[in-house]
Amino acid sequence: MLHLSKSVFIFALACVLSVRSWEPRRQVAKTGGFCPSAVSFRAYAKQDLEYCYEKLNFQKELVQEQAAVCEQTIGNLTQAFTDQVQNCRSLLDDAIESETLLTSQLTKELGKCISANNPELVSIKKSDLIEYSTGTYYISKSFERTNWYMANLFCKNNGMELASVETKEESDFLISMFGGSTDKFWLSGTDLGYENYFYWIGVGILIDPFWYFEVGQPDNANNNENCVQYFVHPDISDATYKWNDANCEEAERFVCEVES
Ligand SMILES: [Ca+2]
Ligand SMILES: [Ca+2]
Ligand SMILES: [Ca+2]
Repeated sequence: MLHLSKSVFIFALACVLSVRSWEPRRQVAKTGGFCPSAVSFRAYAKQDLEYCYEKLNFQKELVQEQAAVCEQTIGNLTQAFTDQVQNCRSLLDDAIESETLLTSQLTKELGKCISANNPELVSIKKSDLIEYSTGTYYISKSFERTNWYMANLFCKNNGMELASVETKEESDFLISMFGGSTDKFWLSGTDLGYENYFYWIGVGILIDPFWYFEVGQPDNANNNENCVQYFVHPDISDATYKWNDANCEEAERFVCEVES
């Protein structure tokens, strides 16, 4: 009798614990009596399964929504980063452009300063003069750069003139003296007196019949090119020294001459 009572008690306890551990079953337990039958347990299990599915789907939707928010945030941050990079590049380009402009201005100012103050430009050493059959020449050094007017004055102050190149022989000789550089060298040619009417101011004759301008030159670019220089065209492959009309204000090297 005692053994039977103990079994009933254990069974009843198991039923009670079972009902307490299955939260959604309570409703069924109430309708199915104190201890649910096997059919009721299957109903509980099915209900729990549906509940789990529902909960999982809810969590899945929640995760999907959070993922969408994250993707949107990443997209916004990426766009903001790209905008900032472009902004930085734009600022950098502006800075480089400003630096280039400043360097150009400084080079011009340096040329003026050298022409005004450098003692090397005050006089020519005899040892720097070059004798040739067509004349005696002085080719300014790489740091001796000035505008056409100051170069002309410098040559005159040293008893010379800016060079006048009357023959191909003279031209070939001077080019051979430029030492393979691509620097520009002022000559005495100019059309300051009358546009497109070029003459050698050093000897007072027209630039004719020897005409050694580069193809497309003289072009009087910007309506402001009136002085003749030797130059190597930067846009022509295998270009060699030819003449170009240029802005007389540019600070360049120059050639002085005393005609033979
Ligand atoms: Ca000459
Ligand atoms: Ca001109
Ligand atoms: Ca030109």
